[in-house]
Amino acid sequence: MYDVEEIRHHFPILERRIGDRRLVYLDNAATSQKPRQVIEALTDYYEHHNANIHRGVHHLAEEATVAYEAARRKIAHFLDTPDTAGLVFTRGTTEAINLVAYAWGRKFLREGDEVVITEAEHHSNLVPWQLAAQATGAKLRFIPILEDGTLDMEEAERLIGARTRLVGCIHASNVLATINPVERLAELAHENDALMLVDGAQSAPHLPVSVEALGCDFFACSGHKMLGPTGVGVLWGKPEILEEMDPFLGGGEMIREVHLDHSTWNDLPYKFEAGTMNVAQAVGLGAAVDYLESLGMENVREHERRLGEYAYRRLSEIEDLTLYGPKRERTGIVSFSLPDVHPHDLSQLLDEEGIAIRSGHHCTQPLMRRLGVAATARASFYVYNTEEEIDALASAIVRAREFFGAFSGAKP
Ligand code: 7TS
Repeated sequence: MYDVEEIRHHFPILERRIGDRRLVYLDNAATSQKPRQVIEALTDYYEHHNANIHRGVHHLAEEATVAYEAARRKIAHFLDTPDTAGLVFTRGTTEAINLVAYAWGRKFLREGDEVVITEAEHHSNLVPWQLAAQATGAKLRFIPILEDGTLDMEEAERLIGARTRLVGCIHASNVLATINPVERLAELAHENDALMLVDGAQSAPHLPVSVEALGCDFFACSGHKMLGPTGVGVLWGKPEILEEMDPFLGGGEMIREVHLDHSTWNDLPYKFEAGTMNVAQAVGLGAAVDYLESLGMENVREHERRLGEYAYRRLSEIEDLTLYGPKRERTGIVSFSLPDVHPHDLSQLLDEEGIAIRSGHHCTQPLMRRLGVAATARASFYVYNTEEEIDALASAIVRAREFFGAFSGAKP
């Protein structure tokens, strides 16, 4: 049984008040809150086990290494892969994609090659490819989105072809709440001997994910969006592909032998883990994954599907409000705007009621241009959110609409 009230008790921050209001935290797509289980895993690590990993023979070094490697196994299990060799810890999704764009892109892309991504990418799956294209002479191609926010798959079939070397796509959109058919894109990529990279920043926290079932070659996600600490995320890659890539960062731990004039590389995944890693954070992410698995990702998805549909319905009842993205098959995100009200002003007003949402371009400026707006407001839900919180959001938007209507002299 999914008991949201019991879940809420695990999150100390949800007891906070903002002024005289109870916190209503609806900015989970930016970062999630952390359960006591994760906070305690961090404290326990620092109080009892802290040491540098993979290099000491003393007791603590051994314990820290075991905890770090146990976290890697938990995350591999969570992403449904036996390949811990392919599971590289990074700072998050952004670093994971940059790793691929540098270590694979700089080595294998050539003039005339193409990287196919979508119009709806977060900047972190666009800018690294722009840089790789500039460095190699490769070109970027973009799968357009249709009016309802889903991908134009007919155009995708035309764009992905003999010149394509890599297809990159968000699994779920941080603005439109769409879930993209990345399995189909992976098939198209592989039919053309190209690789498939999935940006899972907005899927791994919210849906059951199997990198094997997706059929992708790379999968990236961020710990802080899935109940874990900041500063840690993962890149999963097929080991045989990671093996062929150049290192990303050079330094300690990623080497096997160092000579004055050359070096050789450590085994996977250590070849991509240069320097002292965010060990405590990785352990904390392991605890976050344990927590999510104890809830069951199917249950998490079902809870958020319900909240997403409820929010879409409640907000679509508000006069003049524009909602973005498809009507069905959504994640727990709603992006919206009111005519003549800047989303920042709207979120400021909501903040006065203790309701935390995000406004802005959400690091998707090309998508904003495609939607014909400079910014949107966005509410995003997670395991601890409730229908009452969505009611509070809807009432606050209605009051904001009246406030701004009166302010501009227009009929509210
Ligand atoms: N990809 C997607 C789809 C995202 O939503 C984000 C962060 C990232 C990549 C980057 O993740 P990071 O952990 O490396 O920063 N998205 C958001 C957001 O929507 N609001 O704040 C951050």
